[in-house]
This record gives sequence, structure tokens and C-alpha cells, in this order.
Amino acid sequence: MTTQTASRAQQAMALEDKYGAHNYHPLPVVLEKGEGVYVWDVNGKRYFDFLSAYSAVNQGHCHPRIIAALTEQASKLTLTSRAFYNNLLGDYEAFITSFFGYDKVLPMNTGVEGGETAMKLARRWGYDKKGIPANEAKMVFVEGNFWGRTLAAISSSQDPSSTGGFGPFVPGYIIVPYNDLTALEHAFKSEPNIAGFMFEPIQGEAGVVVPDEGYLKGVRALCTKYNVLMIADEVQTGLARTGRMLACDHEEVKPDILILGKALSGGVLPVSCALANDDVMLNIRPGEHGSTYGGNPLACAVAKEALQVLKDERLAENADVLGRIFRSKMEELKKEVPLVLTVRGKGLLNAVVIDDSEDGHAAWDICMAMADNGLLAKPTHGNIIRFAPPLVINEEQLLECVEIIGRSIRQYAANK
Ligand code: IF1
Repeated sequence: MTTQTASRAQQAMALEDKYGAHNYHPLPVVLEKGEGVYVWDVNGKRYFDFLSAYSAVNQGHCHPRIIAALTEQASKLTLTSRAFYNNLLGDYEAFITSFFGYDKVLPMNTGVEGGETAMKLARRWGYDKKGIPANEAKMVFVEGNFWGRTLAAISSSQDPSSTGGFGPFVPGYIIVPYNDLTALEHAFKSEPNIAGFMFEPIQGEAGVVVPDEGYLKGVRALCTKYNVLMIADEVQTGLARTGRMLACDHEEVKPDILILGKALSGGVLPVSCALANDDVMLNIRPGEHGSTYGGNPLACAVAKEALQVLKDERLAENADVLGRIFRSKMEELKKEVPLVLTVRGKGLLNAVVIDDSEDGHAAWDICMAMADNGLLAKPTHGNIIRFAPPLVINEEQLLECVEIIGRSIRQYAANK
């Protein structure tokens, strides 16, 4: 690293420290370019991106087709607000509702806005269709959930780093254990005013927690039996990440409300949505929900192309095949290195649990070693390292990354 590039990196970090809120603790890497599975820092060093901006870059950084859609539309019309129609929204709505098989879509921007929208749709359906008494609607969430940083979202969290110092919280929430159909049925039986059950088909932030085979089907059956809306938060698991277009597709279940975000734009700009059929969607009437940027023509152009790329490049199939190879290689590593406790995941959403009993910083230090060796990943909940590359990665690149991961863990083990 020359003094000039070192100062560029240090200057960038110093500026953030001085002028930015301290609401993150990033790895000390300053990125300035991305293409496909690669990112480059200000020193020109290339890395494999194994975080994919938390599954927002499934199509790879700066996918040429998505960037072309962005730049073409950006010079025509970017935002009208919903005070008027625009020429792209209806076409995009027809496209995405057909793509996922729902009557209608409510377009928003961030993933958490998608969750808030789903919750308002569920509550309104509860009052207008299920007959829940006014202001008595309950929502069921699971332990270990993460659906964003708004007050409604953190109100369902048990994580002190999400909730501490932000109370009071949104009322009407019931929390049940994840992957526990008995507990879920007990909640449904004991509370008649439940409007919806919102959950992740695989828990991302919790550390890639994969439920037992049959859990999704069981949730679907219980929601139907007790007239509770099944709300799948696929902001992170959706859009080919787990080896199927949606994680719910692994058990062929169809949620009543589907929440999408992140890779819906291929990592180009915030685009999210809630999809539902008319009996749920049409209870919200004009002027009762929305957002300045929701459904803007730039987002419509980008999201339509981002979805088409997933299909045309068969990214779900690629994620399924390469994910199996990745987990088998990590299992081999586990046999050789005691530090590796658990390997889990589906498709290219995987995690490795590190034994941090001797050193609480083990996962962080391993991530620093991987960064030195040209691969970026970040721990969650201290000792869990998530491995989620863009879904455009090929087998040769994946095997190169397996080598980097193994070498880095061995280096850490040898030096600790
Ligand atoms: C950050 C975590 C992941 C999500 C699910 C909704 C949202 C998210 C399943 C909200 C967002 C992001 C938030 C981001 C880091 C990342 C994350 F570590 F914070 F928890 F992925 F695991 N549903 N997850 O995972 O979407 O409003 O952020 O667009 O830095 O907070 P958003």
C-alpha cells in the first residue's frame, strides 16, 4: 500500500468517523468499484464479495443489463410521485404479479417498508374481513426475527442491540419460538384476534437458521386452519438466493403476503414490495398508504430487468448446485479444523459457526484474515460467519473462495 492510497483509505474512514453517525462497525476496507462477484478497494485490491450487501446483489455488482435499464430510464423520467400515473408502473405491476402469481403488488422502497406494508395490510384485513374488533389485532412473530430498524420492526425483536433505548414499543405482538409448529398452533388457538404471522423461511440475521423440513408446509396449514395471514419475509431469502426463486418454493407453499426487497433491484437502488391477492390488498383504499418513491418509473425499469436477469441466467439453479458444493467443502474443512463447529444453509445463503470459546473475536479475526486473502465476509451475532456471494459466481471461482476460506481459518488457528 503506497502512502497515497493508504491516505485515501484512512481519509475516507476518518471522514465517516467525523461526519457520519456511528451506527455501524464496518470492516476497515474502503471499496470503490464492483463488477460481478468482485469488488475493489481504493488501493486497487480485488476481493470476492461473499456478503453481496446482505443478498441485495444476487445478480452481481453493476450487472450490465440492470445498469443499462437504469441509465436509459434515468435520462427520461425518474420520479413523478403517485399523484399522477406514469408509463412504466402498470407494466411493472403486471409483470411482477404474473412472475410470482398474485393479483396485486404494493410497491415500496426498503425492505422494512415492505414489512410495515405487510403488517398494515394484515391488520386492515383482520378488521375488514376477519372481524377483529377495532385496535385489537395481534401479529405473531418468531424469536430471532429481523425485519429492519423501524419502531414497528424492533418491537418484535428480542435483541437488546436492536431494542435497547428505543422504547416504548408497538403493542399487539405475540412472539413464539421459530421452527416450532406446536407453539405456533398454541398461539393461534389461544388468541382469536390474530391477523397475521410474519416470519423468514430461513432466518438470515439470526445466522442462517434453516427450519426443519415440513415447517413451511406446517405454517401454511395452521394459517389456513386458523384464518391467519401467512406473511413470508423473503427480503433476504427470496430472488434465487436459497436455490429456488423463493425459499417458500422449497416446500411449494404460497404465503398470503409475500415481501420482497434487496435484490429486487439487483443492488442498484432501494426497491421493495408486498404482493397479495385482492381479498387482502383491496382493503387499503386510496390515500391510506404509500410513499413518495414507491413505484417510481426508475425503480420499475430497474426491478423488471433485475427479475428477468434472475430467470434468464438461471441464478436459482446455479445457487442450488454451487451451494451444495460449498457446504460439502465446508463440511470437509470442519472435519479437519475443530474451530469450525457447524455448517448450514440453503443455496448460496450459508453460514459457518466458529468456536469462539477461547477468543471472542475469532470470527472477526478470521474475516480480517480472509480480507487480507481477498475475500470479504462479516460475522453476525459474534461467532457466525455468513457466506453469501453473488449468485453469478461460477464453480471455478467458488472453489478458489473455498481455498481462501480454508487457508484463512488455518492461518488464524496457527497464529492464535
Ligand atoms: C442493516 C442485518 C441482514 C432483512 C429481512 C427485512 C429487512 C432485512 C429478512 C429490512 C434487512 C439488512 C439490514 C442491514 C443489514 C442486513 C441484515 F444484519 F441487519 F440483519 F441481512 F441480516 N427483512 N437486512 O434481512 O430491509 O429495510 O434494510 O432494506 O445494515 O441494517 P431494509
